[in-house]
Amino acid sequence: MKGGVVIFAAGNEAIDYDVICAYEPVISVSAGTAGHTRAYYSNYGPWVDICAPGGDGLYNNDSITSYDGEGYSRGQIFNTYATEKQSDYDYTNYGYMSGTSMACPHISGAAALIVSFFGGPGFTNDELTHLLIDGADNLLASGSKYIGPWVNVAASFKLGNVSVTAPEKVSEYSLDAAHRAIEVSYTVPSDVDDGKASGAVCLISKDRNALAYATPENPGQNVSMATISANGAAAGEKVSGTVSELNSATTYYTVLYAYDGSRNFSEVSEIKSATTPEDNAPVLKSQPEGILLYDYGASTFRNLDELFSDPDGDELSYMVSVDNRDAVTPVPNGNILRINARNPGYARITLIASDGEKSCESFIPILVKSSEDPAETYPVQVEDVLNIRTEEGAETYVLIVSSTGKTVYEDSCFVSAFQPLAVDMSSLAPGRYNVTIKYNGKTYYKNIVKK
Ligand SMILES: [Ca+2]
Ligand SMILES: [Ca+2]
Ligand SMILES: [Ca+2]
Repeated sequence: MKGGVVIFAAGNEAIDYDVICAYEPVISVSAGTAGHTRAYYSNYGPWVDICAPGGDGLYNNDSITSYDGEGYSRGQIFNTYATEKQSDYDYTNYGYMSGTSMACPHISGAAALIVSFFGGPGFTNDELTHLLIDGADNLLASGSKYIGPWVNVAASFKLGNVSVTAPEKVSEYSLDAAHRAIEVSYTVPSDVDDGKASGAVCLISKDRNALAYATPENPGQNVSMATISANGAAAGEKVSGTVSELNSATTYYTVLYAYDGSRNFSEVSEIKSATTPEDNAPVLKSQPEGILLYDYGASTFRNLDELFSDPDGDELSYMVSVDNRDAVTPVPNGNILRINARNPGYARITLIASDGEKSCESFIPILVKSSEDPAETYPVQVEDVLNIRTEEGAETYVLIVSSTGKTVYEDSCFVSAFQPLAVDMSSLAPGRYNVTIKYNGKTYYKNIVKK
């Protein structure tokens, strides 16, 4: 709070003057009785700012020294009482007293309470004085001897636009389970001082018993909270909101607490439950096609969200691995996969798409080729089968001739990098062979060895 206040007792002479309190900036405090009338001794006058309980032993025609059967002095203030010890049996140092000195600390306490709530940056002593005095109860019957309004902290809070009464509890609500979510619909309860609740907090748990001790201020373990605003809807209107990020195929229990603009919480609603449906695993839209890369440093990108989808619309996360790091390096970044070529060779990139609960696996074949050797034969020494792989798929002519000039194989068929041609050479004699490969108007010659 910026600035300070001086709160001072108006004096106990039953006169229309006090030398300190007559100074306007001082908050002067008169004393009232249990009946909210002027205590017989209290000073009074237009310079008094506010009234608080000060005790009055004569109130209700009691004598100032009279005690009831229980030993309580009627109408006075029981307070700390600094005396010397009267006897060995006097352990109390509490006593009954009356006076504006008893009324004044009530106002100091009320002021402290107001500052504790409102007294953030920018709050001033003038605003404190306004809330304290203008919130006080002017209905006090002060007669001709003015003692100011009766302190009323609740009204001061309300004057600061703080509600002091909680809304009614939510008495009508329903749950509607959706995929990993529950839609909560409720009828907006009324509120004594705000007219309507501002919204409701939904406490939700898989553990019904955990809700027994949960409150919005202290939900405790295994309880989650979601705020479902009424968005200005009037009392009696139906509003709804969704509690999301739940698990699938799980039963959840809920209670609602209505709240107002000052975060006063209502009593708890009844417990209800709903069960979320099963999750559907992600699916592969189509088997990814093989990727052909030429030479070290070549790279390409794939958007994995175009390969996988989730029937529930879940966002997918991806795990990427490769079986041949010598050939390619996969660099995943969210749903974008960058594939960097390293050395000629074949690699298989394994992709696992996960929706957080279930997953789907697929792979991308990668072939890194040397641009100087686009049509390949392998293995280097053939035992049974000679493999021929090319580039993008094309009708390919293959001729194999022995070292003596004899044609041992001649055919045309579709060949690609990922659909190699396998020629059975198991029945042929060991030795050198010449291979001619033609596609897309280009011709390549290879020498191979059959063991
Ligand atoms: Ca004053
Ligand atoms: Ca309220
Ligand atoms: Ca799913």
